[in-house]
This record gives sequence, C-alpha cells and structure tokens, in this order.
Amino acid sequence: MDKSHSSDEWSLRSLIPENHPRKESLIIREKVVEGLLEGYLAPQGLIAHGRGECFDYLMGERTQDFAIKAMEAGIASILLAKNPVISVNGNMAALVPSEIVKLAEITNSKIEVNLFYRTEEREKKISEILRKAGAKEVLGVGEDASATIPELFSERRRVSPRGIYIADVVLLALEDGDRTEALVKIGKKVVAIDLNPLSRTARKASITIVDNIIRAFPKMIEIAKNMKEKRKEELEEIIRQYDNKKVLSESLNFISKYLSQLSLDL
Ligand code: PTJ
Repeated sequence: MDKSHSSDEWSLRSLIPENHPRKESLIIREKVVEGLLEGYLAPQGLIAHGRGECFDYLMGERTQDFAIKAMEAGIASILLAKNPVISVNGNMAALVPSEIVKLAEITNSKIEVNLFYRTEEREKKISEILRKAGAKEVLGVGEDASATIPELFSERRRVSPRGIYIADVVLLALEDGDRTEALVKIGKKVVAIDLNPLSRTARKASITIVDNIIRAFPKMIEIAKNMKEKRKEELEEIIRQYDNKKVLSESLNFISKYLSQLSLDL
C-alpha cells in the first residue's frame, strides 16, 4: 500500500452524499479503511469485512431471531462466568470500540487484545483506542501475552495469564478459525460473533451469534442490562435450553428462504 497517502486524503467519508442509499454501509467501510491507514487493522481485515458484508446481505442486514437467541445464551454464560474475557482484534477495534468497553463494564469482563497478524505496534494502537473509549485495563499487549494456548500454532497462541489463559468464557468475533477449536478443546466456552454460519469458527464455537458486530454489540449491551437482574437459576435455564446446532441450522434455513423469496420478488 502507498504509505505516502494520509488517512485524511484517503478517507472518503465526507464524499458520501447524505441521501446515498447505502450511506451507512459505506461509512462503516470507511471506518475499516481508516483502521488500515492508521496501522492497527490488518490488510486482510479488509477482505474479512467484504466477506461479512456479503453474508449480511443474505440475511437482510437485520438481526434475526436466531441471533437474538444466541446473544441471550452468550450473555447468560458471560454473566455466570468467573473469568469472562472479550477478545479484541483490529476489525473489532475499528468498528465497535466503545461498545466493547461498555459490554465489558456491564458484565465485569476483562478486555484482551489477541491478533492473528500479531505485531506489538498493532497491539499498542488497539489498546490505545480501547483506553480512549474508556477501558481502564487492556490485557494481551507485548510482554503481558506471556502464556501459551496449547495446540495452537499461530500468533494467537500468546495470551495473557490474567485474561484468556484463565478465562472460562471468551467472547470473540471475526475469527480466522484456528483458535476457537483450540479454546474449546481446553475447556473454555467460546461465544463467537460471525456473519458466516458456515465458517469453521461458527461451527466450532459453543455459542454462535450469526450477526454483524455493528448490530450485535449494542443489542448485547441491552440484553446484558436486562439479564443482570435475573437470578442465577434463570440464567442457567437459558443456557440449558440453548442448542447451537439448531441455531446454525435456523440461520441457514433463513438464508435459503430469504433468497427464494427474493427470487420471486424480482
Ligand atoms: O486483527 P487480526 O490480526 O486478528 O486479523 C483479523 C482478521 C479478520 C484479518 C482475521 O481474523 C481473518 O482473517 O478472519 P477471516 O478468516 O477473514 O474471518 C472473518 C469472519 O468474520 C468471516 O467469516 C466473515 O464473514 C466474518 N465477518 C466479517 N465482518 C463481520 C463478520 N462477522 C460479524 N460482523 C462483521 N462486521
């Protein structure tokens, strides 16, 4: 990429007309581009974002019931956890930094940076963004990532001994698919947000929220505020009733029916 261009020069946010039919989607895209130009979002994050946009189209760009069910089970699990952690990567930091901090506050979760394309510079920049958004502590930066997840060979294996290493529940998103399985294998509950119900992450996670992080985080904050008042037994019952395979199959059925309907409406 040509680094001689500043983020201001490349940012097209101001060029998007107020009445553009895809205005919101274009602004979100600009946030991702800005993250890249500021050096904390991996170039591969742009590809990931494009893939997400495509799956979002197939679900009407709306949060569907199967996602709400998964969010409820996910939040119940986080509220019942001893050491819940929200794992953050470049795309999450670009799109939902304040929401990550808010959800962590409400649910008493720790926040940890964990990157696939790990560099200390990116970790520090992401940590700064989260601190600016109000985070008091951000784990997983530099030397703090001194523990190792067994059976994982990517840079994601380095984790904080105070965070993911001792976590019983990990909330993550835009995962490349190597870590969820390893975390589940060592007994952790993984709550994953992934727009692609066919991805390895979606299939291996304990609870899969098939939705866009842009909509999922605010909705999860709302759910967490309401659920905090519930008794432990009620939360346990929500988790007992939850079936991740059923939720994944509902999401695929939704896409299939949605496409059939669209083909009739042409
Ligand atoms: O910041 P790093 O170094 O940890 O790298 C992060 C990326 C995203 C580059 C890395 O984890 C990666 O390569 O991810 P993948 O394999 O492209 O997978 C990303 C998944 O997230 C895909 O299944 C996408 O459909 C999905 N996705 C993309 N955008 C969103 C999304 N899911 C929810 N909300 C989105 N906005």
